[in-house]
Amino acid sequence: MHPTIYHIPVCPFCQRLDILLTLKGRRDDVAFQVIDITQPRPDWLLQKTRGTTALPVLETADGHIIKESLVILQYLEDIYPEPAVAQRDPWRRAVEGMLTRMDGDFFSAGYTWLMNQEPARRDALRDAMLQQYAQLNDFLVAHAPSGPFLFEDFGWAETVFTPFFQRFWFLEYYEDFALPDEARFARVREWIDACLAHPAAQQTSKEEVVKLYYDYSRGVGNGALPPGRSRSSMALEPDWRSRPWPPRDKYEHSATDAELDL
Ligand code: GAZ
Repeated sequence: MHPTIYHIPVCPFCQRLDILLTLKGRRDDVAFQVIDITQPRPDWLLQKTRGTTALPVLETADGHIIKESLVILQYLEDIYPEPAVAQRDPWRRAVEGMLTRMDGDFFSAGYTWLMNQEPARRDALRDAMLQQYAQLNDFLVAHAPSGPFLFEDFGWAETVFTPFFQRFWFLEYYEDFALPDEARFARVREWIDACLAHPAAQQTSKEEVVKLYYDYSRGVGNGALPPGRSRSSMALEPDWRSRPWPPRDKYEHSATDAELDL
């Protein structure tokens, strides 16, 4: 028996597990089972989770259920210890732990901006996003000035953050955001570029992110439906590859199912 991961395609928390297993050469030792976020959760899954709906969820080989991506990452690190992805030295592990703890505020800043529907709030949300990048930059300058990664290789912190760097392609598309070419972002830019280029983190693409997150850009998350629509942009069918790039003017226009080829 192998562990099974129940996951949502393009969910950044789920992608963390895929990256870690890829780094360990263990991707095929775990069964990945896709759950369609646009449909109600099946009863058999709700029974396993005792009613919660957030994914990823891992079912161990002996039938235990583990929730929360960071907890699942640690479990995978423990059952497949080699090659180590987490640091083993206590101080180094604490450093990557401190950086990992910055993931929540970073995630919120990006998603809050994407989902914002009020043009008047854009500048403040952009500033909040830049503040997050500046904090990451400061941390890296203090703990890893020479880069590109926190330690020698793409490791735990990179596994945690890279899915967000890729999701934030939606800010480039829907908010015209680019990290400014300024010294206060130089170190975090170097980190992001190295993370995005790493072979273990190529599970998604800008095109997939932009197309699937269209509804988020209209303020509607997690596979729910915007008014007037009958299919979510997070739907598995039709495949995102066959759909057009969505309109970028999220503040002016609400695309129909037909415009999105849904
Ligand atoms: N802390 C959990 C973990 O595993 O690390 C988070 C898991 C999670 O949020 N999973 C989402 C999910 O299953 C998919 S990815 N949602 C369906 C459900 O029924 O809960 C999350 C947000 C958000 C915007 C986007 C996402 C997201 O707020 O990417 O809040 C949690 C969901 C604006």
